[in-house]
Amino acid sequence: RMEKLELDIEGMTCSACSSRIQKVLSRTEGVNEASINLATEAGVVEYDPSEVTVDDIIARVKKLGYGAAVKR
Ligand code: 9UX
Repeated sequence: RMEKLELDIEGMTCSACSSRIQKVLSRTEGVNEASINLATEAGVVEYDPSEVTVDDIIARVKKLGYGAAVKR
């Protein structure tokens, strides 16, 4: 069963930034779909919690050099 994760993302300054994050997350094991929005500095990730954790997803984004946190 898929879960939906909403993220706040910091540090994206051009459309290549959002594309890069989206591409990496989309290719991450357990992620079904990722949509990253530059203008709103946010992202939505559909993932299978039995395959990947929220912490894993956030760590992926941070490794690319951006700030990431669960939207609250
Ligand atoms: Mo262009 Mo976005 O260098 O980092 S990809 S600003």
